[in-house]
Amino acid sequence: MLGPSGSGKTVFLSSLYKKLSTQSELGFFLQVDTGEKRKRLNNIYTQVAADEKWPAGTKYSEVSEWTFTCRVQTSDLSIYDGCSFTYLDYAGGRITDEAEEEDASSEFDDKFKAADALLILLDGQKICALMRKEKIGKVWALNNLRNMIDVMQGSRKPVHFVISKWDIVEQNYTLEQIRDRLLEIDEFKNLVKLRNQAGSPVRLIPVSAVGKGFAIPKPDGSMEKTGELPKPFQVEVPLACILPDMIQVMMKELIRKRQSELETPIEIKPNIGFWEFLGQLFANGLKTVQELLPRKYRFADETLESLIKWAETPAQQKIDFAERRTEELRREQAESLKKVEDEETALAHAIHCFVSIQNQLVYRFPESELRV
Ligand SMILES: Nc1nc2c(ncn2[C@@H]2O[C@H](COP(=O)(O)OP(=O)(O)OP(=O)(O)O)[C@@H](O)[C@H]2O)c(=O)[nH]1
Ligand SMILES: [Mg+2]
Repeated sequence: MLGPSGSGKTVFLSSLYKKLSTQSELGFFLQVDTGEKRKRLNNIYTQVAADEKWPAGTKYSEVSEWTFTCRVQTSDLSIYDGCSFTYLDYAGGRITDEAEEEDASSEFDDKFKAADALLILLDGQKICALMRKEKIGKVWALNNLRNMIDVMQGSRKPVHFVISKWDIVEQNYTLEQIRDRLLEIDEFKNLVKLRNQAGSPVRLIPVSAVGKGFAIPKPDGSMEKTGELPKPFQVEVPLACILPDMIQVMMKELIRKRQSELETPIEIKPNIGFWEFLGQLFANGLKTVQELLPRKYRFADETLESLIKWAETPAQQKIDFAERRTEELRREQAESLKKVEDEETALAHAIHCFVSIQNQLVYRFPESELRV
C-alpha cells in the first residue's frame, strides 16, 4: 500500500483486520500471524473507535509487516487456510520526503519491488481539496500523487487506486466526478492508458475505515469524532480485487508470449469462445496453461476456469449484469463452501468470495473500473 503521511494507512489496516477477523457473510476470515500482532491491531482499532484521539502517525523507524492468513470454516466447523498476504505499514514520509543520506533505505524500496500487487492510497481529504481547487489539493497532485506513480512506473504488477476517508468525500462528490478530475492529470491518465492497453485492470476503490457519521472534518484539517460507532465501508474490497486481477494479468501475459512465439498469431474472433481460443493457442488447453504458470498460481482447474471466465467478461457486461450476478455468485459461493475439505478447496472458495466482493463493487460503483 503506497500512501503519503496522513492518508490513512494505519487506520485502514486496523479497520480491515477488525472487519475481517470475525466470521461474517463474506465467507472467509483473517488471522494475523502472532498473538502480539493481534493485540496490537485490536488496540489500534479500539483507539480509533473509542478514544477521543486518533492513533499517532507512524514513526519513520517503524516499518512493520503484517501477515494475514485467509481462512475458511466449513459447516462441521473445521478450518482450512486458503491463502495468505502481507501488508506493509510504514511512515508515509518515506515516499515523499527527501531522506538524509544514511536514512535512504534501499531495503524499503526493495519491498515495493518484491510486492505482487500495489495499492495506491489517495487521501480523501486531499482529493476534496483538489476538487475545491485549493492549494493543498494541487500540491498533493503535483507532489504526492506524482511520487507514488513514479514508484510503480515500469512495473507490470496489478495496481489499484484506493480512495480513503470516503465518508467525508461522498458528502460532496460522486466517484464519477473524482474519476473525471483525476483523469485530467496527465501522469494518472497515462498510467491508466498503458495498463488498459496491456489488458490489466485498474480500479478506483472508495473505502472508509470508520464509515458515515463517525467524524467531522475541521478547518485545520483534523477530524473530530462525533461519538458514533464506526461502520467500516468497503475495506475488504482492495484485498478482494488483488488475486483475481493478478491471475488475469498473468493469463494475458502468457497468451501474449505464446502469440509472439507463433509465426502466424491466432486471431480472437468474436464468435469463438475463450476456451476454444486457448485450445488453439496451447495444444493441451488448460493443462499447458497450468504448467506455464508460476508455482504459486497453479490453482485447481476449476478455480482457474472460473477466474478466467470472470476476467474475460467485458467490463460493460459486468456492469450490466452485476445485479443478476449477485445471486448467481452467492449460489456458487455456497456450493464452493460445501466442497471445502483441504487448502486447495479453501482457496477456491476464498476466490469465489473475492469475485463476489468485486462484483458488489461494480454494482455499487460502475465507474470504479478505470478506462481511457
Ligand atoms: N473521516 C475519516 N478520517 C480518517 C479515516 N482514516 C483515517 N482518517 C484520518 O486520517 C488520519 C491519519 O490516518 P493514519 O492512518 O494515521 O495515516 P497514515 O497513512 O498511517 O499516516 P503516517 O503513519 O503518517 O504515514 C487519522 O488520524 C484520521 O484523522 C477515515 O476512514 N475517515
Ligand atoms: Mg501510519
